[in-house]
Amino acid sequence: MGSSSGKVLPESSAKSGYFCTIKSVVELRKVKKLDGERCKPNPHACLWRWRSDNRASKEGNSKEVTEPVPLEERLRNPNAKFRAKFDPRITARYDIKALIGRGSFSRVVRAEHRRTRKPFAIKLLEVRGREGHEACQAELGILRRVNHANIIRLAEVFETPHRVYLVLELATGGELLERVVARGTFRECDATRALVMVASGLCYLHTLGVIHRDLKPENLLYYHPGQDSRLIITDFGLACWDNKSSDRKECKTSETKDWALRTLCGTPEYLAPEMLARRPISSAVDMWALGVITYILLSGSLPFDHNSRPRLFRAILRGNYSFHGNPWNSVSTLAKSFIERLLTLDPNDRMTAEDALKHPWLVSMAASSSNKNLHRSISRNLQQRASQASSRCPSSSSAPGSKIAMRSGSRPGSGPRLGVGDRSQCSLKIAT
Ligand code: PIT
Repeated sequence: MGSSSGKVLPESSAKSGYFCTIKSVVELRKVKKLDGERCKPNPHACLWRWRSDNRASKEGNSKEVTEPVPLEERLRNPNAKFRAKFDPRITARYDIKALIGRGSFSRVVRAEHRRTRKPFAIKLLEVRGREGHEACQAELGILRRVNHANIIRLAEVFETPHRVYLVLELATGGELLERVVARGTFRECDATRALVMVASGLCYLHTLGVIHRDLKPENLLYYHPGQDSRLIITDFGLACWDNKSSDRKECKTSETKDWALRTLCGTPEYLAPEMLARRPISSAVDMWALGVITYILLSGSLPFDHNSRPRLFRAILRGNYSFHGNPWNSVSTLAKSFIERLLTLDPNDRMTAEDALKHPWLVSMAASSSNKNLHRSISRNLQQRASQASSRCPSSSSAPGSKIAMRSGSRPGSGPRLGVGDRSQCSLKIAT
């Protein structure tokens, strides 16, 4: 984030009541040595914990209760409510600007580092109970390990007993589908441009042994509003380590919490059949999701689209989708083959991220494919889907399984670029 390194240094931190745990650095090095692989961890991510005996706590600033914000203050300053959720020691370091996203146990805000003036996104996670703590540590462990141009970068972490604050690079370019809609034209080569970046990010993650498990268009953000922006994979809330590649906290298909999260509250349209069948999962689940995303990107509609969950699940388990209707008659055979190789029922037969990056459709950047403008059909299909969803569930703009969601809320303005050193051999660098 920021124009140089995105690194936020401890800046005489001990004095101000922080300390950076050396443990995190040691751990990262150890993991790297064990894996012996090419992908290097993010050396900048630094874990901070509040000292229990620090000056701030003596001053009574360490309590984690959210102070109620008086109505008058709320009217005067609409940001006051979520600002109050931030520990005073965070607000001493960062100026909280605006809420840019929210989940059940999390908020994402745009913030500015007070000293450097660099913009960041801060994700606040409410940690409840042992399970919540474990899930949060898993997310943290993964974020601290990753370092790739197409993966969100973690700058620093602040932990208190019931909250975790992730300081992340600020992506200001909007979501993938927002950009598709905002453009006047959309051709296959535009889709391949985006997909190369997602596949590069996935290739890096999978080489590292990380499965994202929640890949969907809302979690794909452009770093800046320019045409040449890189696309970034975000939201590692459900990510886990692949059983095969590591002995760290692995993915269990039957983890009931994850299951409920994904199927009851989440977006089951992207679930791979092996997840629904509760079979062992692998990085192939992300590749299935990439197939769903590609289908959406080229048509504005979902490959598996049913109002009823049982019908939806049946369709996924049978791999029942088609290329009927608009704009599929204008889409190339190569593009359809790319989707077919991802929406393959047997995870062992499905393309890997490496295979995807070698697929002729991506390699040629659709040069020999259809050059038709798909924009009108895609926008119409997306719009139709959204209005069907809101009439089905008017109270919720992100009702489970009801629409191809696009994140709502204020979009941050353009931020400076992060000079990123891409260390992955999987990457095909085409954007800044
Ligand atoms: C941004 C802008 C934005 C959202 C995010 C970052 C969120 C990032 C994120 C969320 C996670 C996670 C990692 C990163 O595990 O609108 O710069 O849940």
